[in-house]
Amino acid sequence: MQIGIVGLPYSGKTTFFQTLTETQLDPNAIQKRDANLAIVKVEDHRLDEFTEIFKPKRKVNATIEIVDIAGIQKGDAIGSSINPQFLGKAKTNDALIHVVRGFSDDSIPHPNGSINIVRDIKTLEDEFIFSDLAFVENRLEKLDKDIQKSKKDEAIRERESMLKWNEHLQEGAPLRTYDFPAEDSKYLKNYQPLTAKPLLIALNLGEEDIKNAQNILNEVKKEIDWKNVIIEPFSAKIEMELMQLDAEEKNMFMSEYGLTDSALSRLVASAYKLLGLQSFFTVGEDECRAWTITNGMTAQDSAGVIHTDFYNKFIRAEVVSYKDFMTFGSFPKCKEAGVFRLEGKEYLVKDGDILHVRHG
Ligand SMILES: Nc1nc2c(ncn2[C@@H]2O[C@H](COP(=O)(O)OP(=O)(O)OP(=O)(O)O)[C@@H](O)[C@H]2O)c(=O)[nH]1
Ligand SMILES: [Mg+2]
Repeated sequence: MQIGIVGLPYSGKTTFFQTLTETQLDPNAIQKRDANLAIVKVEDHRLDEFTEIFKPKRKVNATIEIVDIAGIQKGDAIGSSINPQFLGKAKTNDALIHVVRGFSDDSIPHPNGSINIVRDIKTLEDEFIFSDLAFVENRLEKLDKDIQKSKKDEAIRERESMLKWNEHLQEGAPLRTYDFPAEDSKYLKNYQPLTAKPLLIALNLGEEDIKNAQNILNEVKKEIDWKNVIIEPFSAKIEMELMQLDAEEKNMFMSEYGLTDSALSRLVASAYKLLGLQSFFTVGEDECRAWTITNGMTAQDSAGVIHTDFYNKFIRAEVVSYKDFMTFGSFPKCKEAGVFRLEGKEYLVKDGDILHVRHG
């Protein structure tokens, strides 16, 4: 699962990336065109609770990959459109986080000249719509040629789909809001249009605005109330400062700003939800671990996430839900209470299930 960080220049993408990964990058590396890639832990209180109970040798969180797409060099995109190399990189991600600048700082130029959250959200969205539109138009030209040469059914069918995508995009709407028919799934998979990706908008507010975040968010939502889009306020600068504090100082600093949890765990949790991801767990004295699956995965599919052999030699899965386990406290007690289940390969694994795979 890979999530790309996108945004206008100087919006705080790389700062955000560094706080997510709790690393400070070499300033020279920040200037490079190559994307920075990091693997980020997904915090989960359920895994923490299992770890408390089992005291395992290892605790393994679920992870997601985050890419800071440094396609724009300083000065590159000022006032002009976004560079195509950058758009190409964004295409390969499963979801996008759009970092929008909300902080004022006269020493840091703004490509659009002033701070305006709604305008900047729309600027990037328009760029993405243009990019998808250009792709679809290209595709249509190619298909028209193919159809002239030989009337292949597949080309005719795809043309129908592309015409509809085109019409939707021409209206200035992202493909996120298009109701794709089932036969479009292969085109979606192959072409990965930018505006069809789940989008998390991260508002990078100034420190002085963070106490007022809810009001700012409400104002933004009046104009940007988009389907399949989550908007979360945070402050990259505060997160950066939090990173350098020990636990006690952290709590003091956070209460100063009226924060209850780190914005980062909130943002990662939102991204997880946005992608329709869920977790199941394997627990024991050796290891407690969270595994990532998508909605609708069966017990056998899930076993395959642990190990291909578990998929191939799957017999049954022993399943207890997180809630039941917490209610009864141990596997024997769950058995007594009749909430310890044996499920076959077609069982749809639910978020929070503890799984033990029986295999050959
Ligand atoms: N005051 C203030 N400055 C910030 C904040 N977030 C980022 N900055 C500063 O803004 C400048 C640009 O931040 P970056 O994180 O490099 O922005 P970017 O989006 O990666 O920029 P490009 O990669 O050049 O497009 C840096 O000098 C940051 O220190 C913030 O919340 N408040
Ligand atoms: Mg950057």
